Amino acid sequence: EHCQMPEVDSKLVEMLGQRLLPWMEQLSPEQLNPSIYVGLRLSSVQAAAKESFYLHSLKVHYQHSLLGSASSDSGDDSDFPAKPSMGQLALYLLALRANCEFIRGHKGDRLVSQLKGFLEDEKRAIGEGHKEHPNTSYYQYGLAILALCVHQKRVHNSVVGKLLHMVEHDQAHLSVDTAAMAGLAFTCLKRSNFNPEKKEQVTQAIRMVREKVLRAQTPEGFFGNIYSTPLALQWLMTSSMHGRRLGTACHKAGAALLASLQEGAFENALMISQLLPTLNHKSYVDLISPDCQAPRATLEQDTETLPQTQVPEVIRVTLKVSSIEPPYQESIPVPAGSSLEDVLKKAQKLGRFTYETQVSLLGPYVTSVMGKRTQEQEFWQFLQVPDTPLLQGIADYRPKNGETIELRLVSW
Ligand code: B12
Repeated sequence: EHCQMPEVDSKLVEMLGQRLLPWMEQLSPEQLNPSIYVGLRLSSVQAAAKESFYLHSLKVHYQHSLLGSASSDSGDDSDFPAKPSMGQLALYLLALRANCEFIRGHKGDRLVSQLKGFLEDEKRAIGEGHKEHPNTSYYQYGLAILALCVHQKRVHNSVVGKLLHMVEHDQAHLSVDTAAMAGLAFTCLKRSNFNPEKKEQVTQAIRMVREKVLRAQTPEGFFGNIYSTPLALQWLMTSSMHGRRLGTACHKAGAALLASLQEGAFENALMISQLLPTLNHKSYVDLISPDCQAPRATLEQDTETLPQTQVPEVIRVTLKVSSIEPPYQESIPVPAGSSLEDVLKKAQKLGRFTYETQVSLLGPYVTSVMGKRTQEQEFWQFLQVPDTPLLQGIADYRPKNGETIELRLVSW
């Protein structure tokens, strides 16, 4: 039996698509996000002319930053954002494929070599004994294999072997997001008949990943948590299984996802971009041979302006940092409806508290708190006290009155 999503109201999909429209106008290198393009192309909605201009901007940026300044060692690129990471380059390749383009030509070959080079570096970082970690993450490692695969580019058995080994032996560290991404990569390899020597192992790994994802289903129906469910469903929809277990699990997850959509849980553009294909019964594996002619409804710019609220009510949020000496704890007054980022900014303004962020495709990622930068394999985790990790980043999470948020330095 297959994994199917319940039918989704097209109005709901349009509403989600509309939230991506403002992003289609942000063309600065820092804001460009290939995942948004991929999500739209695999959805049932389109932004018409804006889409092709967006793809054009992606091409200019990725070619310039990865190929352009290679010859100049003068180091005067300081105003330019950091080079795209392995995962970002992989997403860019998916974006090209979403437009039914194969990467080609001299420049294309160089981008493919770079991505393969990234994977070789990561393979070395993981090491012979599989003891160490990739510099980025296994999520990006899977994403890179997937991107090369949909472009019909093969990678060595030894590269695939590292991902297989992780799935076979490191289940404890395997989050649902990472599992789903590995599953998408394996499914692409399998459908393309790549790495035939690893065929049996890949088939077995697909079963293991599926078992992992199914067992991670929560009582409400989510695979892992609400935000890993879109990718998990996307991947599960490519698979089939004897009996009714898969169909039932997917139906329940789909229903939970739709209910949370009604409650407005998806605001982050990247999260929406992973969700849209799922709602359209598509997955990244479909980029092996995408249907670029499929009709899609054109999104109308939402002109509705938000009603102006009167003097906003003030709420208090307690901010707590115990990973430093002396510990910090302060109650911060902010207008109701503020994001956690607003709280951090206000705390910084009031004094004693400092933090730094780095842009990412998901929004601002906190890299440093009270001057303490994270080391390798560490991150600043956000929790609702006593111990509930937040499911959103600082730009999206809106704390309630009286809530206490802890920032904790942890390793992962
Ligand atoms: Co995380 N993370 N993560 N994460 N992470 C995911 C993005 C996801 C979807 C997982 C989930 O819940 N299902 C959620 C976001 C949901 C949402 O926004 N609605 C999530 C969350 C909630 C967090 C935390 C906020 C958890 C917490 O503290 N309670 C923290 C971030 C706190 C902070 O700002 N300091 C967090 C931390 C991490 C670690 C474990 C540190 C790693 C990142 C470090 C590393 O890779 N070296 C991590 C990963 C790997 C992921 C994962 C699996 C892959 C991200 C990725 O590589 N994308 C995603 C899963 C997914 O996307 N479905 C979850 C591909 C590359 C190409 O995109 O933007 O360049 P990128 O990647 C960077 C950012 O994504 C950033 O790290 C990546 C590497 O530099 N990042 C960010 C990772 N997580 C998050 C979360 C937020 C909110 C932001 C702004 C940035």
